[in-house]
Amino acid sequence: MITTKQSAIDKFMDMVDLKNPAQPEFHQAVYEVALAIVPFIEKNPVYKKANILERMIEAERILIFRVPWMDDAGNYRVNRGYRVQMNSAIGPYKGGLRFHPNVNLSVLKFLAFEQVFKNSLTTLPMGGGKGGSDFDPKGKSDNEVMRFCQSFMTELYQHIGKDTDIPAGDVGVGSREIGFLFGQYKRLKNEFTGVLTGKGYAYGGSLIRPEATGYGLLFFVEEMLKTKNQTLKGKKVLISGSGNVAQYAIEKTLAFGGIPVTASDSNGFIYDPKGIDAAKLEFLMELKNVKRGRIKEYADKFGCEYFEGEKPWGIPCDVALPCAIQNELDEEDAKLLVENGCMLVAEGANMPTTPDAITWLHKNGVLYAPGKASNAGGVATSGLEMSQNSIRLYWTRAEVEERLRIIMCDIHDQCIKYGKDEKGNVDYVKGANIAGFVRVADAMIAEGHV
Ligand code: NDP
Ligand code: 2IT
Repeated sequence: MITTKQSAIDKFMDMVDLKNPAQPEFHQAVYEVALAIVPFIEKNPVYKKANILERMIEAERILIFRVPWMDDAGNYRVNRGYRVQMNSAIGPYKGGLRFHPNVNLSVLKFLAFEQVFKNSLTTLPMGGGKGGSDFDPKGKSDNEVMRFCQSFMTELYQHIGKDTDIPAGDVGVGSREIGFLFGQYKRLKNEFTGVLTGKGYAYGGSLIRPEATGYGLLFFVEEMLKTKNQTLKGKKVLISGSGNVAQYAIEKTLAFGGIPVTASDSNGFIYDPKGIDAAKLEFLMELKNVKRGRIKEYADKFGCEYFEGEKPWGIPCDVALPCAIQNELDEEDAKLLVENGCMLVAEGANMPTTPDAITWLHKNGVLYAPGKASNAGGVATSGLEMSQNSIRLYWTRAEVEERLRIIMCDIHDQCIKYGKDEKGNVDYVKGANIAGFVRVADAMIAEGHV
């Protein structure tokens, strides 16, 4: 029998499909939200009357533009650039830029939509946005990346600003790219402002911003474990990815006494049963951030196993932290995790777990945190970078890290507030979505029909 609740969700999703055809990632992200929010709205007619959810899935503005650039061999090249300005109800648009060959409008709309809820959860005044390009930085020289970034910013600069829209990094956009983008913005506007976050410390960046997503994830994991009177000490941890988020997730796992045993890239994963220790992590960081090599070289160096074309989820573990890319953990992977005794999955990446996998984890009592809650430490610290830029001061490492820790604990509290059921179990998906929604929805209502 179809329940009223389910039919209201289906009706809503039919409308989403009709208005956004062939955008599967966007559809997936909206569906996750709808599952929590449609029933919530039914009980809170003020949001229904104002048609808030339907307004929220429509981006305030989307920019799509040509990015011409020249490669080192003198060939004329072109990519597509985007900025999705999703929602500015609670602050200027804020969110990263992704440079990856799979970038398209569906991917960026899903990321921008999630960002709205995530930024709201941080309690900082930031709206949601996302952008990027199908440009692939892999195999490009520094000069090619610089020319691309300069061309990208030559269009984007007209649409962003410290009080309008503040981009940052994401997949394929790290400190090198942010530096080139910032340099070009400054040149075009003749203004030194905090228009981007993730900047180098020498030119306005915040201490702890590079570490923030990974560190924040582990602060959140410790809070989740606390609800079961446990800690990370001695727990075996699977991590996917080997980029910014994965690297600092490994570092903080070590700090909390956990044992990180895997890392991956798009070619495969390494399994280091003895654990990735501080010295090995240093090698990994140099390999990925400076040499821009492949994860296989870690296995070659330390004599551990490398699994070409595979994902790490079949390795027995206590905790799994997907930190690479969307939909990297599917139902089969979730079954393996459950079979092998995994008790907690928390997302460092955005939407890495498929809906079927989430259902499986929930069904089997695995603690599961969606990225919009557990990876919010990155954008939260971007918010702290904006504050420091505005008051033209730098805070110490300890001060920023403590603020980050407090924000992550507060997000955990919000998830409990809206996600705890009568039996005391916490549905973090429900909790994060409702908590994120309420603040944005209330602001939209207060601001009128905009
Ligand atoms: P990086 O570019 O630094 O690293 C991305 C990692 O993911 C690389 O190891 C990359 O491998 C791997 N990867 C990319 N595509 C695939 C794929 N198809 N299959 C398997 N692995 C893949 O990005 P970040 O670490 O910054 O971002 C990782 C995730 O975290 C993303 O989902 C991002 O949206 C999210 N995130 C990032 C934040 C930040 O502050 N940076 C904040 C919050 C979330 P390879 O080198 O082979 O491409
Ligand atoms: O997905 C994310 O939250 C990010 N890539 C960070 C965004 C930001 O503005 O710091």
